Amino acid sequence: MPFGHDDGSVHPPGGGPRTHAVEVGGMTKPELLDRLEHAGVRLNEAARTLFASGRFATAAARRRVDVVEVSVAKFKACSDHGDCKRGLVTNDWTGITPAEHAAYEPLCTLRDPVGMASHPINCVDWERADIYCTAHSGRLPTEAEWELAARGRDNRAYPWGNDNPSPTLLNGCGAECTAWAGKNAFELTAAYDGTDSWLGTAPGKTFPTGSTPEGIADLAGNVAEWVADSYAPYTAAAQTDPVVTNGDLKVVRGGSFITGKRAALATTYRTREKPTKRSSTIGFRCVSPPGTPVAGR
Ligand SMILES: [Ca+2]
Repeated sequence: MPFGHDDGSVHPPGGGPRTHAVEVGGMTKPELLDRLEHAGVRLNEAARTLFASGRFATAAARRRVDVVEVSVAKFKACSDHGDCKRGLVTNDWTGITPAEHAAYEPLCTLRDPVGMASHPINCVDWERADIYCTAHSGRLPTEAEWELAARGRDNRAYPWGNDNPSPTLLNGCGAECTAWAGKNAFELTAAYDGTDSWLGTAPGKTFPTGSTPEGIADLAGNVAEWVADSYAPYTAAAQTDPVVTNGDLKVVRGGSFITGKRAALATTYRTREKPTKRSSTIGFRCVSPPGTPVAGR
């Protein structure tokens, strides 16, 4: 499995050690809050109304998280121009099996740079993602910036709100995905009944109803995303604009087209991976400097 380090943690500011495994999928906000408290996550009154009051207070004001994941066309243009490393069309992670290579390799989008030009680039390690964003006068979003973009100041369970994941809201693991997994002798669970019609990646913004109210697309599903931070357990105290730079693992956010657990599609969910990992389920987006036209990304 590409994701081997799910910790399922949740982290309202001031919430104490945030290592509780809490199933948050399919809950309304009040249900979610009750569940968090039941699990021992402390919530103060401010957190009940605005989780972002401490940890993510000012992150979004400084930089804007891009509305789409970086596409095959954009990435290829950067590498063709010599400003980025060449993309790759293979998967690599610790312990990857021949069967996983065979199943996931065809899903590397750079294999079809014309037909999949508007799909997110994937099969990229953290360094390639970092170089791309820097080459465009931007950078990878911090974990806090990513989460604020997805969760919003209204504390959404999912990027689109609090409705359960469905095949009209995202490219996650539907019937198309479980059928593919079965053929490859994997076990994957579906996030919803029915098919979302996309095995592997979908073009950016294919599911506009699943965007955030601010219009940021594909934060749940499609490809999961590298962020800037190294992985560290959350601090007990709320922080403003935290960035973790020390550590051997990088944080990945957002779930992907193989994600079936609703909790793993939630805006609070985080995984950690070796930065050298390349997976067809992982891509990235950047944050742009103020004034950068979206069309320029
Ligand atoms: Ca799908």
